[in-house]
Amino acid sequence: MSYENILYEVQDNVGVITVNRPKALNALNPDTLHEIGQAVNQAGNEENVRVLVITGAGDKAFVAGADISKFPEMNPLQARQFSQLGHEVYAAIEALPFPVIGCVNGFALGGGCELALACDFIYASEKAQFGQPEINLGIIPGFGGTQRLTRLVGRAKAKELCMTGEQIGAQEAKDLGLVAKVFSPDALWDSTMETASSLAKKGRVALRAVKQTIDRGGDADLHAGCTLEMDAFSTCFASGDAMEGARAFLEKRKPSFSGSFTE
Ligand code: DAK
Repeated sequence: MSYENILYEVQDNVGVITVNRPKALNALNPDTLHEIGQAVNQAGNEENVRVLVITGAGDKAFVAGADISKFPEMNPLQARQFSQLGHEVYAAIEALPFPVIGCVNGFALGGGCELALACDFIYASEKAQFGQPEINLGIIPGFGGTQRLTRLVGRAKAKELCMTGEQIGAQEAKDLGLVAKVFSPDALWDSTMETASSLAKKGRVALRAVKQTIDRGGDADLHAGCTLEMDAFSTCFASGDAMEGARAFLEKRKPSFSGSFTE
């Protein structure tokens, strides 16, 4: 599939989506959002993709939000369709059965911050800036920000960020639990790919179980969440990976996970 606004490639079992509109700080217009959705589906359907990395082209921005130049021409119906498209694409990222890393190299604002929040975890450059500045445009986050941000940083901080529209740096975002690790700008890409490659070698069944159990459990009460964990834990034992992991440990060798449910 060919794309105009993004780049998509697979390197050693790691799919990489790069939002590629650096002149507009990678702002998301409807076409770009559509293409991200198509690439997410493509990655999900490719047997060799075990991990996905999402990043932005250039050294200034991950994604500086939805493309503001499109706002004035939108009527309420188009705004609803745009919001729905964003929600569908971001939900598709969350639903991928493998890890997705947001590699945030610069501005992650509005829809860009929400795109990063839809990833399983975020690695950020020291230069990264996060924020939900929609309030300054007379709107609110439209791609899940009020919900995902709140679940990560808590109600009060999410309200402060969405009400003030202020930007925060990478270290503060890490202190809040929004970012997993912060790197120097030069080290960000290699460190992200190193983690992605290492995840690509782990058991697929177990990775999917971690992702689904944490995501679904996060919306459930403790008892229901623990039940989800028990079920997912036992599912791991139905896969050859659980046998391989234990045998490899006992035989003092590195495991080779096939990700299959039969041995
Ligand atoms: N959209 C379109 N173009 C953008 C852009 C954006 N979000 N952000 C930057 N650009 C463009 C600039 O217009 C400029 O273009 P030229 O003038 O060179 O043609 C170019 O990128 C470089 O930007 P600056 O010259 O402004 O660069 P600076 O370093 O001075 O400033 C900045 C960087 C990130 C602080 C600044 O560009 C900025 O404040 N950008 C806007 C940030 C922002 O407010 N983003 C939007 C958040 S709101 C919806 C659903 C969801 C949403 C909306 C509607 N519906 C359902 C309808 C989501 C909304 C958002 O994401």
